[in-house]
Amino acid sequence: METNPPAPRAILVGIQLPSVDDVAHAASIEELGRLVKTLGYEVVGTMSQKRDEIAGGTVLGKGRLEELAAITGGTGVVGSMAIPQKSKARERFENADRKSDAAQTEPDPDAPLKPEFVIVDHDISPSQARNLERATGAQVLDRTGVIVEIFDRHAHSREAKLQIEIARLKYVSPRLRESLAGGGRQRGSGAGESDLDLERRKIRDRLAELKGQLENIKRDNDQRRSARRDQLRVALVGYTNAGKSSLMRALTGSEVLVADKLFATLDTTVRALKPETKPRVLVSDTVGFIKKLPHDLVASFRSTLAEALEASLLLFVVDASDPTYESQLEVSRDVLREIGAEVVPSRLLLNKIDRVGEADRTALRAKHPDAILLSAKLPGDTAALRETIITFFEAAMVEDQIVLPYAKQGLLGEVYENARVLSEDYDATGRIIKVRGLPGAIARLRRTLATS
Ligand SMILES: Nc1nc2c(ncn2[C@@H]2O[C@H](COP(=O)(O)OP(=O)(O)OP(=O)(O)O)[C@@H](O)[C@H]2O)c(=O)[nH]1
Ligand SMILES: [Mg+2]
Repeated sequence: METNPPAPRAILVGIQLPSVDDVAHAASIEELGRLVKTLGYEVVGTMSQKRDEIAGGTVLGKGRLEELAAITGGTGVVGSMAIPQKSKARERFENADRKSDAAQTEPDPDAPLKPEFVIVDHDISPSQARNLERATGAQVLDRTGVIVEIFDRHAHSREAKLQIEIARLKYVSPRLRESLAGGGRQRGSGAGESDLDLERRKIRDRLAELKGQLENIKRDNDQRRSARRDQLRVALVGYTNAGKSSLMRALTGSEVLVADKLFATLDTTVRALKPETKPRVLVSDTVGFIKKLPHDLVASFRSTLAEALEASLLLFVVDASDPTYESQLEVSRDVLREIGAEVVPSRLLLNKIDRVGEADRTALRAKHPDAILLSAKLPGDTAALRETIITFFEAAMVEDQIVLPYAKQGLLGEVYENARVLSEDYDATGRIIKVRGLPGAIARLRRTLATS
């Protein structure tokens, strides 16, 4: 009988620090669960502990660690127990999944299925991970490891792939010592050391190579961006799963991926607002944010988010039906500040309002008087959003007059592309064109005319 291999089972571990209240703690664990499910794992349980800090060799206190080990089938002590064979999986867990599936070709049907993964809702050090692996007999991943893996699976464009490989190598590199030392192939220590050195050097070389490739792509992108500089640009930004791609679809008619997954979108997509306006408005869909976003990933995505930086208007999307929407808002604001986007004018979009009751809507309106309440699922709402965008740009546009000499009629297309033509007239000097457009776009048209 052919069955799908069982999903790897995972138990979540959260430490509640004094600064975090119960609601926020529960939300963070719930989100970790969604991240883990996005990875294709089954969440079989959660273990939480209140602690003053995430210090110590094993993250959890002794009693809790023993409880956890009882569930995973470990000894509960770090002791000298060998790291489980699968330990290298932290660096290449996908392969490890297959390995662990293979190891269970003849399971005892009565035995309770033990989780093979312990997933910690914080960034932990490589040695904490190793100690936890020793005590639990399970493979240990932290939040960053999970996010890096999701990004790795979802990246499509060459740029995103390069960025993620860089983030991944940076994540893996400090963890190599444990992996190589714990792989069971205990050779002379000298040989082991040189293996490690070799691996590290390979990673350094690869990082340099990747950064070079990324530079080239960035140069191309910068050129493309500067060509779009004076166009009407709006960017959808915000927390993952807030509905950015759904709004992108509604506004532009494009078939970007919409999915009830975290980090469905990793690549920036740019499309024109539909029905098209004159001059046209370009809309960008961008990668979402998340709490405790690994710093390397923020850095990696800076260039992807550079699209957002160049927009004249940011549409800041929040899932208003999420009870923790305020912390999402805060996280998104932090990331935008970190990439320097807080200077771009923005509108707050409280999305998924179809899932919010009347009383909560009233409260939302009172709390965020300038926000737009809407649902990406309601055509009336997205049509109104389109009007809001158009109004925003109309207010920024000016009327002006351009004279296109008869010798330069070839540039007429350029004029139509960058401004709305109100009227055309002719006299001895050439074509007199009344236009409406962004001041920057009109100034650039004049420069083009003067120099061509
Ligand atoms: N009920 C309801 N669901 C929505 C709305 N907008 C989006 N969704 C759903 O929310 C989920 C996430 O939507 P996406 O548009 O993929 O979200 P995103 O912000 O692009 O997410 P990432 O790409 O992962 O950052 C999907 O299942 C959508 O169908 C809405 O207004 N109402
Ligand atoms: Mg998306």
